[in-house]
Amino acid sequence: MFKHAIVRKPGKNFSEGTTTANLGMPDYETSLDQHNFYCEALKSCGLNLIVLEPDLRFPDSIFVEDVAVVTDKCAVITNVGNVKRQGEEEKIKEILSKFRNIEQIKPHGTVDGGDVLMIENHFYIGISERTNDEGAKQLSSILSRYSYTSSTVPVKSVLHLKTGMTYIGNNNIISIKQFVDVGEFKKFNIIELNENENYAANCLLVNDTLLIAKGFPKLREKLQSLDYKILEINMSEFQKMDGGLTCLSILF
Ligand code: CIR
Repeated sequence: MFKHAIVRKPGKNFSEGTTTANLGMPDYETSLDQHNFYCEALKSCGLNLIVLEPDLRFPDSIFVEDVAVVTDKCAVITNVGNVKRQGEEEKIKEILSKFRNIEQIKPHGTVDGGDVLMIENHFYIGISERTNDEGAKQLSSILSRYSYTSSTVPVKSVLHLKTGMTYIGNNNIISIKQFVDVGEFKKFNIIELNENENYAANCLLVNDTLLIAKGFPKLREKLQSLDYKILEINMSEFQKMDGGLTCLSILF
């Protein structure tokens, strides 16, 4: 069970972050409303929220997930793969050090938290444009000291591993086509997305509630048929900046 969530409010210059989405500029006021709704959703799942003020030095710093991987036993500060984002981790490191033993990925290793998928005691680490082999090697070695196992997965068609797949409990994974045939995932029940619903792969399981992006009816129906307790969140402004539900918080 998660107890805490770290989130950071969008800054006025949120639209100046990095994106490949081609969906137009996000609207600041709408992003504030959507962020607020997201925070209320986390609270309704029983979480204590640690809300950080915007950091205008870093327009992408709302996507807090990327700067830390938190386990029951330690927090790994990641050294993100986008140099423009390096420095976002400072405040989060300070907060996490009150709760966990701090570990750190060192240059030239890079890891983005969006590439790290934890299922039980195993971590799948995406090798992507942001997470390199050296970063994955360092992360794997840190995790093994805390008795976690890990393995790597190549990420090609999406920004991060969790942009394309997430674990939603009960042995169920939601995935885009790219990851469906990856041998390591065969042991899971894979819910493959219709191609026009690929964005919906990034879901967030918060204790007994599954947060999903609003506007993806095929996935919603499927999950309802599996008896998930679902909360839909409008993510339109974050999608414009390549962000999803997991990116907006660090849960622990
Ligand atoms: C970036 O390109 O770094 C941000 N605009 C989006 C990061 C999204 N984070 C995530 O998927 N974990």
